[in-house]
Amino acid sequence: MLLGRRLSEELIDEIEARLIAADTGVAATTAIIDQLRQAYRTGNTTRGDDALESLKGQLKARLAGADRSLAVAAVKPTVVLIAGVNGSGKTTSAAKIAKSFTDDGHSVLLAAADTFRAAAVAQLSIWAERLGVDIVKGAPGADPAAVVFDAADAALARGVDVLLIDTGGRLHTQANLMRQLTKIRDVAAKRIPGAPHEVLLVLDATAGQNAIAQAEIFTKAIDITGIFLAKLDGTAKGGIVVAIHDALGIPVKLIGLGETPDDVEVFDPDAFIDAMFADEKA
Ligand SMILES: Nc1nc2c(ncn2[C@@H]2O[C@H](COP(=O)(O)OP(=O)(O)O)[C@@H](O)[C@H]2O)c(=O)[nH]1
Ligand SMILES: [Mg+2]
Repeated sequence: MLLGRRLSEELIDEIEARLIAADTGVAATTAIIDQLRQAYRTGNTTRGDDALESLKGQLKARLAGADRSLAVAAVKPTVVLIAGVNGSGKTTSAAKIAKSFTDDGHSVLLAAADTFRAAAVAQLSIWAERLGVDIVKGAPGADPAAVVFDAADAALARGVDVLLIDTGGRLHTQANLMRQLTKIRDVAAKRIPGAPHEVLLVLDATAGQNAIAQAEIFTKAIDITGIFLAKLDGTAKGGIVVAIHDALGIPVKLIGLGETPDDVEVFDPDAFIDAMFADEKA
């Protein structure tokens, strides 16, 4: 679209439409396009190739500087709380995180705190078995905070490195859901100093603006330390990463790229932005 072409007002309009179509968000798109138009009108940028470089540079700059590493507790276990709405990809992402920790030689305990749906506990149990990690679960309908209480004790007693808490994403009301989440957090904090060390909000990359609206609700209830952006394999709308960063100021730490436990990557902004425009090379 850009390579080998001369820049023009029309081409800048095309770039703008493309950024919006990729879910980059109005704020980032407007800022980037304003700068590009300015550079064009003053004669500083005349070639599509340079516009592409400017575009990528600006997007990368917006994502730069964030700490994307997962927190590690000074005294084990490190507690990772996984939150998000139903269907966003929490349980699958929990399996991915569990696998990457065990691959690195760390022991993991899973807590099945989505007791609202029996199928959710069963789903996590299957992953636990496949991955060869222990799981603590309560009876269907049990208080999720009680499950977390038991899981924290088990994690301490067994000396595991990482306790991963999979939570539910739907209750009778949103207020109830948020109250439950803060209760889970408080129980974890009471049993294990500094816990939860990491609170990952799982967002569905295909949900666009809706994912950002969900995130805003969660950030009001609990301190989110990072985003796990799931289902990035199912969308060409990679700009959502920039929109999330702009709207929330919370780093995307991990990205989900499929349905198996290996389909996870640490988010690398430069590589990601390059990939977003990879078709420009053709
Ligand atoms: N393509 C793709 N599908 C995913 C990804 N993460 C989760 N899913 C699928 O999304 C659906 C909901 O996932 P689940 O983990 O049960 O969501 P939860 O309700 O938040 O726990 C399942 O069909 C998953 O296989 C991902 O990164 N890529
Ligand atoms: Mg689930």
